[in-house]
Amino acid sequence: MAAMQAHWDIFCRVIDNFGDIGVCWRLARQLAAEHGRRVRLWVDHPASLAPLQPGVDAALPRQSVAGVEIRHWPANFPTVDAAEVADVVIEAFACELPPAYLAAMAARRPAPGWINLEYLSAEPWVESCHGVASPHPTLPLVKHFFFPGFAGRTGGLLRESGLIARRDGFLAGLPPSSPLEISLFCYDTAPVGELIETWSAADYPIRCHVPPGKPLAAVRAHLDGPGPWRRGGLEVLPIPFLPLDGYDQLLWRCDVNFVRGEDSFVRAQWAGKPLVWHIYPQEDAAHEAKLEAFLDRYTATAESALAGAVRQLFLSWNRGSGVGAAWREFASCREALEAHARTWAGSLASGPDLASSLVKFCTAGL
Ligand code: TRH
Repeated sequence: MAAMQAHWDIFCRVIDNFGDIGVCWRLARQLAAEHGRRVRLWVDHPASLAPLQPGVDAALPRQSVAGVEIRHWPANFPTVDAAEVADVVIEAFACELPPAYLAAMAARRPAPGWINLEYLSAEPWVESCHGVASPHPTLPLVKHFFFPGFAGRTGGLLRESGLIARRDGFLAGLPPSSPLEISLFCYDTAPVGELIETWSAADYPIRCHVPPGKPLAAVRAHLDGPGPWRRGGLEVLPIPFLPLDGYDQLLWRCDVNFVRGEDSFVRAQWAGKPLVWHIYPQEDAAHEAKLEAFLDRYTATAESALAGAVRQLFLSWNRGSGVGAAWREFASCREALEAHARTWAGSLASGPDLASSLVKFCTAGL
């Protein structure tokens, strides 16, 4: 393998929504900016990247932004020469590499490093699968499974260098806000109507920021017209879809963040503020175990009333009922929740970041 593994290819197939490309783009940017790698990001649907990153033109087959070469991954991938294959190839979320590229990988000497980047899960089994090698049945190639995670024996979480200091600098310059500021990013199956009723009956003012797409659709199923809306002390404000870095700032300045999927869920943890997670639903209900596994970790050091309030709100939000009572309980422990979220972010930040773990893993020899 080439010294330093200078050249990396990341393959990303957009399944739906923004999470797959959000994770891949973050990783690509960080490998280029912090690890000096030459990164090509192959994405089958560049239009999903454009809203996340200013300067991306979804119509271009090839462009360079933030030090990363972005390439459209076409349905008919052209024949590739072995010399064009990168030192390390990342297949994001088992997206299945184009056969022409795989053939070129097999012809390359030395063979490239081949990583399957997996989805995040807090489940304990992840530790025993992280880093496991899987030889290709017919080609002279070995794929390695690389798991993000919360535990020591995983790849850790995506975290750019200086992120916590940037967050704290941003918050230090912010004037205090009197309404409770909430961001609401969820799937359209969330029991948003019940939450809106609960919030409008609260004896404290609330301002809720709602991005377009599924969260706004969920709100519109309950409130008439295009918004903004006011109900008692509740204001509900539709907001535009923000670029990744602007979305981070929204999470930092809100008092409570409703997030979903994988990447916004991780960013809300770095925000160090109370969060509520709408997990990506899976057909076989595999997400239930993932949700419980995260709750177990997140509440392990919390005293029991706090742990109960967090668990109740997460479960009712994901199961679709009982969210009103759960919110009231959650809100009544807000101060303790804030301290807990801050401590949680601090302890996660003392662990490895995913891009550095990946570089180390590949450098140690695949
Ligand atoms: O969009 P998501 O639901 O994404 C995913 C995908 O559905 C994927 O297939 C699934 O496997 C995965 O969830 C678990 O949620 P996520 O992961 O939070 O991704 C949203 C991205 O959008 C994240 O990178 C943050 C970004 N974002 C912005 O940049 N600006 C915004 O205004 C908002 C609301 C989000």
